Amino acid sequence: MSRLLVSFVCLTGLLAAQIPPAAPTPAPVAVAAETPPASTTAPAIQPPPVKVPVLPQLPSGPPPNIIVMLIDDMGWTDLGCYGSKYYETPHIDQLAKDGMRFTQAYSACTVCSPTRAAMMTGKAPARLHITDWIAGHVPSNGRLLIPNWTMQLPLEEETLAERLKTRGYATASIGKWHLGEEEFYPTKHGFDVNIGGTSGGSPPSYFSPYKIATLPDGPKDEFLSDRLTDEAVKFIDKNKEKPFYIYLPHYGVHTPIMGKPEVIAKYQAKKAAGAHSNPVYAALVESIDDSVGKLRAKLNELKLAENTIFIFTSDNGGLSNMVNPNGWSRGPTDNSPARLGKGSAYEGGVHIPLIVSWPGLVKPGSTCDVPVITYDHVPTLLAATQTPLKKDQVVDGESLLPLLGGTDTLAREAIYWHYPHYHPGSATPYSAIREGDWKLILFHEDSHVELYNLKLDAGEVDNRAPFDSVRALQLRDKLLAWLKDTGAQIPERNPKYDPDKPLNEPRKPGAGKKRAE
Ligand SMILES: [Ca+2]
Repeated sequence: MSRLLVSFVCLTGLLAAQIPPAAPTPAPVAVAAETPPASTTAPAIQPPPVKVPVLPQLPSGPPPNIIVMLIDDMGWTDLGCYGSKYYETPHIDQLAKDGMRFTQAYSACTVCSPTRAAMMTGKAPARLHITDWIAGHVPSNGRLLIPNWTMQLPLEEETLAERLKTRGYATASIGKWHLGEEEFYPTKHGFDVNIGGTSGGSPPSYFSPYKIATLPDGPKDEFLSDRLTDEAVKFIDKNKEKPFYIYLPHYGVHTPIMGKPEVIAKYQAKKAAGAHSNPVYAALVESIDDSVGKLRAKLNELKLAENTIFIFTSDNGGLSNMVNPNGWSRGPTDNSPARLGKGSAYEGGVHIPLIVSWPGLVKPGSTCDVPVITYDHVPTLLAATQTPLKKDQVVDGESLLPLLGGTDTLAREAIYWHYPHYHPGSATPYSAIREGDWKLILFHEDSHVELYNLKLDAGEVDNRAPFDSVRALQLRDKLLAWLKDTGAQIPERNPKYDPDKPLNEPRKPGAGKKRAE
């Protein structure tokens, strides 16, 4: 039996074992039925060669300081240096000029809590079973039942902060946490201080009084992005004599979209550029840019910039669609040419900005086109600080030091996603793989797959699965093996599914607000 035929038989068996058959429906067909049967004589398609990592010489001197600025819901085109002609982000653009800009950076998930857990642990959300925002959506009539997933970061997980504490770092989490209730707060996960982090996913208001339990209110109308920045500046001042790690997950640019009136007025007077046109969102983006400027000015003032790794990134794609009581509406931003946005299986859901500055190592103004993902940051920062993993600690990511050193040598074939949930951003339960220029998405409701060549088709409009079945089968094989390896939770068939009913019961008038994701 040829390798391909064996592969096909194994795949079918594995699918039958792991993914229950969907309820009857006029569904898109699975790849095996949709495509011509794989030829038993067709040659296997070789994946891109795995390269031997070329490790750069690390800067000498004391351990580097670390600032990780994780922006909430920032889309990959939301910055001047990523192409926006409307939002003004001079300080972030300067960060890119001084460091490396990644053109193929991905969040670990299409929503935020799983990405945040990956940023803490270096593990894929599938392995952690933290696969949706907390507390997630539970549809009343899904074709699949979502798994019993984890709604906090377990204390047993070893975090980057805990690892860095073993090296004498001062550690702070300043901003949104969203990884569980009080017993799972940042101070239980290796952070010396927690300023502004709670179980909540969005601020009641960007203007003080904030009504955030872990953030004393400031003067009336103080702006939240400024306040978190000031707290980070204070932490730097206080800890400038020792290495520090500041995790700064801004609440911006998540809803409720708010901005300072004078900044909004500036954008109201500005002509829209492409699909970027929301002046309030632009003002909120600018508050993040101000934050980068202020922090870098402080690092320069204290002569710490040279020995500080500054990472700027996002937790999922931009919010391009919103659901409201009247149905769909356009979100505050747009991710074109990527398809859709936050909460979708397509590129708009996970393609994000990533800029890394480290003057001692990274060539100024450089770009990197190698696909990278959130769970790479922990192994990168452990390697950069020469901090070993804890005994038996598992990470899914790869150290990006070879890329930051100017080579394209990353030792892996593919990156993966797993989202066994429903989301109003359009996602139904799915898993996905990207290998080289190719991305395959497996939709669990009916096991059909879609295959896109992202180099030729950034908008994912040309599904190649019907025409490239050998590649589709191989990638699906690899994806299923990864799901098995990580112990991913696969959604099960809902015996009570009623095809005549909507996914969700219509919300009753006056029903309480759902917690933000
Ligand atoms: Ca988010």
